Amino acid sequence: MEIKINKSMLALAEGDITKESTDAIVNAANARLAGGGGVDGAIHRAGGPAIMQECRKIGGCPTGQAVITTGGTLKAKYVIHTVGPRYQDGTKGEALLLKSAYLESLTLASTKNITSIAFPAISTGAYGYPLHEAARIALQTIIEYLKEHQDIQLVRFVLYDHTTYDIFTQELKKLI
Ligand code: AR6
Repeated sequence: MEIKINKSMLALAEGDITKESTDAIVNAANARLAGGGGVDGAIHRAGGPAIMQECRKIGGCPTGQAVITTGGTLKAKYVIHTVGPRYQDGTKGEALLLKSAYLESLTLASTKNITSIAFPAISTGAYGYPLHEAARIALQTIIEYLKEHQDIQLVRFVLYDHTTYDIFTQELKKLI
């Protein structure tokens, strides 16, 4: 599914984000930038050791913030590492932190003249964020950003499994 927002495109796809050829792909990292499982593990495996070397130099990233490295051997030129919240019970600021993770990633992309960017479903794996709510926050944040900024031409959500893709599609339909 894809929709146009001003001159930009917002697209949903099912797949493996490490194969994306957008200028940047976003990693759902942890605050130590230490690597891990899920999409983080996949990106470091596919992109090679240069990405981890840069992460070590940067040293860490607070929850809700974002940092950038090169893409190593990935097709994407950059990896934006952001840290989503661990979902506890929904009353610990999770929604604002998740929104911030998307917004800080987009803002960082804009400052680097990145015009196309791919996101995974941040916080919805190991960090346990309920999928419908996470999808709604993710999509609302991106739509709001694309309405106000012209520089990013393409935002693609690359969703790893069919259930996640379906839920993002349902939530996007509610928002348009
Ligand atoms: N491409 C796209 N999406 C993927 C891929 C892939 N190759 N692999 C997994 N996903 P998670 P989190 C999906 O757990 O919840 C790590 O250990 C996955 O199915 O990767 O933010 C970090 O180091 C799910 O829908 O990230 C942190 O410690 C989504 O990506 C912690 O996990 C996010 O799942 C971060 O947890």
